[in-house]
Amino acid sequence: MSNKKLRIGKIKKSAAGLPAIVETIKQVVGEAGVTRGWKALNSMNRKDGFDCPGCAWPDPDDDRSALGEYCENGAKAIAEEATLKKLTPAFFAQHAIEDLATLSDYEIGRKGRIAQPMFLPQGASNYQPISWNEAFNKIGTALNQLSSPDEAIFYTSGRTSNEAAFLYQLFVREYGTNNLPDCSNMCHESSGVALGESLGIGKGSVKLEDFYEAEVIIILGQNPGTNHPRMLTALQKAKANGARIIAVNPLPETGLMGFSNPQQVKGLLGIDTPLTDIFLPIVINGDMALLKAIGYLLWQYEQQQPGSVFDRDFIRNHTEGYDAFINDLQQQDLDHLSQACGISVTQLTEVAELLKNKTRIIACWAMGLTQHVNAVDTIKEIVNLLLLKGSIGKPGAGTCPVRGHSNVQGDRTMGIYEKPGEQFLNNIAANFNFQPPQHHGYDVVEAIKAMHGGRASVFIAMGGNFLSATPDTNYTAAALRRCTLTVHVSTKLNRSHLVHGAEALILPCLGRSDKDIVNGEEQIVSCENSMGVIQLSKGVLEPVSNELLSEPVIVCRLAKATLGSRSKIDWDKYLQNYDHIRNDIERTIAGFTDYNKRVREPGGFYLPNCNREGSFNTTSKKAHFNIAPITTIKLEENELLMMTIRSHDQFNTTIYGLNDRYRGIYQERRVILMNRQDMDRRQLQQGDVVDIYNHHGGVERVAHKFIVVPYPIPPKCTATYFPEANVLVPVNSVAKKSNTPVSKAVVVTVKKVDA
Ligand SMILES: Nc1nc2c(c(=O)[nH]1)N[C@H]1C(S)=C(S)[C@@H](COP(=O)(O)OP(=O)(O)OC[C@H]3O[C@@H](n4cnc5c(=O)[nH]c(N)nc54)[C@H](O)[C@@H]3O)O[C@H]1N2
Ligand SMILES: Nc1nc2c(c(=O)[nH]1)N[C@H]1C(S)=C(S)[C@@H](COP(=O)(O)OP(=O)(O)OC[C@H]3O[C@@H](n4cnc5c(=O)[nH]c(N)nc54)[C@H](O)[C@@H]3O)O[C@H]1N2
Ligand SMILES: [Mo]
Repeated sequence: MSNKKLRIGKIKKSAAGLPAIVETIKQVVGEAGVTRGWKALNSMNRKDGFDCPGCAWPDPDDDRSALGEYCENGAKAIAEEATLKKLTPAFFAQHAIEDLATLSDYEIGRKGRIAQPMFLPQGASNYQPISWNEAFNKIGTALNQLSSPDEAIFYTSGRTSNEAAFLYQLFVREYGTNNLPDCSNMCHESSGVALGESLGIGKGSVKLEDFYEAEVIIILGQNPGTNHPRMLTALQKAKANGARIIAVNPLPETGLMGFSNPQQVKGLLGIDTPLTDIFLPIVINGDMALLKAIGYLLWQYEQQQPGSVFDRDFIRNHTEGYDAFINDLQQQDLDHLSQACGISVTQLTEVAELLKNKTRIIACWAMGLTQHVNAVDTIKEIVNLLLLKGSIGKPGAGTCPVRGHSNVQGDRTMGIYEKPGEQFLNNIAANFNFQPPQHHGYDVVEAIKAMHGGRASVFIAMGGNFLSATPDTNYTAAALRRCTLTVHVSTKLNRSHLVHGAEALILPCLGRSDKDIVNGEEQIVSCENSMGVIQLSKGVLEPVSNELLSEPVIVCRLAKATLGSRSKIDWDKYLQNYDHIRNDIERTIAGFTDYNKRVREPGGFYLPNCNREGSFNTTSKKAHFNIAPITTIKLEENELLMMTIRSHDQFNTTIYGLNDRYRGIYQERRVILMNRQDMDRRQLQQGDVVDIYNHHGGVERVAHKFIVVPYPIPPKCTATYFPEANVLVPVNSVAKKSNTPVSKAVVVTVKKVDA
């Protein structure tokens, strides 16, 4: 067993600094060489360059550093894509799928870029080269043979550009289904639902500048040092302007604690800015109780000095449901809430003291909040708190769901959604002369079940790694294996290519950093970042193979091969120049006036956002207070609650390396972080090997051979890495209303086994 390799070091006190620069150079030069690597880094996140394919954190509107804006993990994302290694037909001839499947995700990713379309005939053991035409015809034939378009599933990951996403949904809807599940279903869907219902828009309200004006920034369930490193620069600037930071997390995440800005000399020398002022080591899923406790204490202060704590004008003019909400809040029991979240009344009081006279408050959150059964209610509880303080729709305040994939928000704006709104469908019908299907399609969890149950049999993915990203890996694998055809538009090889339907195709596409030349002209695409800015993205690198097609071109050719003369859409027009795609987006979706012109302006443009402008697009035009109970997850004596999280060396299912530097864990990913008490109770030592079990719904799920690592995590809480632990996440354990898999609260037991 590999625990001989595991090395446990100290948890780092601050993020980034010189080690981040060293890592950056190592990764980029190692994969892409000096010249190509430098070219890529240098144009990443410049106003005329390409959008980082990493996270969706925004670029500063004005002053960007001379050297592009990027971070260690953005550089890793680019190294992954800019690699010069490629997979030739000879590679696939040499390596049977069975053999490739024995490699780790890390090893699979290292193999290189996919360089030509590949086909797996029924019963074959190896992928074989196929021409693009033949590939499109095969998909078209398979789609046209289905007895209903609803038997096909069209997944999207969040790197897809606006242009490709718009065409993709247009094709899928003209073909006849709304089966457009996307990674958002597993990510910020809970935020979209909660914010949509409470505030009338499913997106956050803050701009980057708001950070510099905020008095308090609360960060819940998010690990920015690893997953949104450039957010640390914003937090550093916020601190310099006097902001206080409250971090709510079961783990003392390094990036929350301190930051050595590698773009400043002080930072390079390892001189840190402490970030968090108040750290609340909450128990997993304790956030609802915490937020209620804070609300309760603030209400008590408000009682003592009416009008001094709550923003009465704002509440009166812009909200509804206040009285009922307060009525419910009054009945809470502080000690009970304190127990439920694992935070002492003293610390809760410290937080309330800090907040009581502040009005400019920003709340940021990510997967630690969205991937729970009660995620939607918890996020609405954040909104409740902001509403009490009038902290929405003014400078320095508001909601900040920090998005994951670099264009996940844009894909949704473009209509990648299984539950499209009426207005959107009407616009499609009016502009494109066909009736799009009205009934809802499948989201991710529903899609898995439909394939498993034989109700869907063709699976097409625009990017992503469906098998590894989704819950209940073995169940999902069985679902994919039941398909007649699985198709992946991909840049890199991943596990989803190896667990396939009767026939399978891999269609290699250009990545963000690749030059995209159509008709002899360099094309641009565009993306929407976490704060609703639309920006252009233009690749600069020579593609590793001249057989790669761009995603927009792939969609057009797929549409032509499938719909033929029955299509009402002029796909050839889009194949001339992507400006035509943007013109049609502009005609269909609000906020894109003068798209082609404005997207070419330095820094791009903001989409309209009603909250930011101080209004609420709900039916009553008011923001809603929401009342929901706290729910405690009951654990048996031997059970633990497990969250599945990201290490510092991965982007979702792409594994860059085996280290989790900030947490001090090296050379091993199959680890389970445990509290000492929980280890002692089970007579476990550091380095012991355990099998982890989940029994949700009476089904036994096992993850074999994880190494125990003692860690400062609250009792009864544990952590493992995604995607290794996804075998344990039950497909039937989902968030209410958003149907997001509950990846952060898996009930498990552990059993010691021989190493
Ligand atoms: N380098 C890199 N960047 C990325 C990604 C990546 O994999 N690598 N992924 C991208 C994507 S798609 C996304 S969605 C984001 C994800 O960004 P994050 O949401 O930061 O990612 P996770 O690792 O899932 O971290 C969840 C955090 O929530 C905490 N947490 C877990 N459960 C709870 C809870 O019940 N309550 C509270 N308060 N905290 C909890 C965990 O300790 C952890 O710090 O990052 C994006 N950026
Ligand atoms: N247990 C657990 N499960 C989770 C999560 C968790 O926290 N815990 N997080 C969830 C979240 S937040 C998300 S967003 C999902 C992520 O789910 P996905 O988006 O499906 O997964 P990724 O790992 O981001 O996809 C990586 C693959 O995308 C392809 N790719 C990369 N760039 C491009 C491109 O430009 N174009 C195309 N066509 N393909 C490209 C490559 O082949 C690569 O292998 O996972 C979810 N799953
Ligand atoms: Mo995500």
